[in-house]
Amino acid sequence: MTPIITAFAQSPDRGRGLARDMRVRWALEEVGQPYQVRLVSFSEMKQAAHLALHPFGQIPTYEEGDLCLFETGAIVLHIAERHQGLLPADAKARARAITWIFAALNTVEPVILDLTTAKLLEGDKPWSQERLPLVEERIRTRLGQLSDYLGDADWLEEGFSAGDLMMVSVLLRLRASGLLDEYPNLWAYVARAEERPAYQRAFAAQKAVFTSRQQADGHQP
Ligand code: GTB
Repeated sequence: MTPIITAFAQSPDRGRGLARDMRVRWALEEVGQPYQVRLVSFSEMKQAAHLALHPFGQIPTYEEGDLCLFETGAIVLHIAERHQGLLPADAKARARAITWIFAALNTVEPVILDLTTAKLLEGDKPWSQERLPLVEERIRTRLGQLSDYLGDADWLEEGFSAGDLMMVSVLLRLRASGLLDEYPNLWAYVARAEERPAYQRAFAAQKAVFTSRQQADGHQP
C-alpha cells in the first residue's frame, strides 16, 4: 500500500528542505518505500478535512490505508519499525537508535526552535536583542554536548539509523545561523548525511514542488 504524506503547497523555506515533510520523505527514501504527496495550502491545513488527520492543523501527515499518523517522530519511527534499514536488528542497539530520535526532538530541537522564535516572531520586541545571546548559548551547550558524544565517529551509534536521520534534520535548521560551523565534527556529520542518495532524492522531490510552483507563477528557472 503506497503511503500518502502531506506537505506545504507553498513552503516558506522555498525548497531548502527545512519543512518537516523532508524527514518523512527521507525516511521513506532510505527504506525504498514509494509514496505519494498531497500538497496543502495554509488555509486547507486549518479546515475540517485536514484537521481530521492532524488535530493541530499542520504538515506532515502520513496515511497508510486506514492508519493516519501525525508528528514526524511517530511517523519516522513507524516507517523504521516496518522496514529494514533505519533501525538495527539487535534489541539493545535498536533501543539506543530510538533514544536518539527522542533526543533530537525533545532535547536538541526545542533550543533550536527557540532561535527561530527569537528571530522571526520576537525580533521586533525591545528585549529581543538582549535575549538572543541567551538563546544562542543554550544551543551551544547542546551542540557542545552532542559534538563531544559524536567525537570522530561517523554516526551516533554503530551505523546510520533513524536517530541520525532525525538529529541531522534538526541540526539543518541551524545552518543559516552559522552556529553549526563552530563544531566541525557536527558540520561534517550533517554533510555526510546530506550526501546519502536517499537524502538527495528526498531533497530533490521537495524542491521540485517549489520549482514547479515558481514556473506555474511565471518565474524564470
Ligand atoms: N511537532 C510537529 C512534527 O514534528 O510533526 C511539528 C509540525 C510542524 O511544525 N509543522 C509545520 C506546520 O505545519 C511545518 S514544518 N506549520 C504550519 C502551522 O503550524 O500552521 C515547520 C517549518 C516551517 C517553515 C520552515 N522554513 O520556512 O524554513 C521550516 C520549518
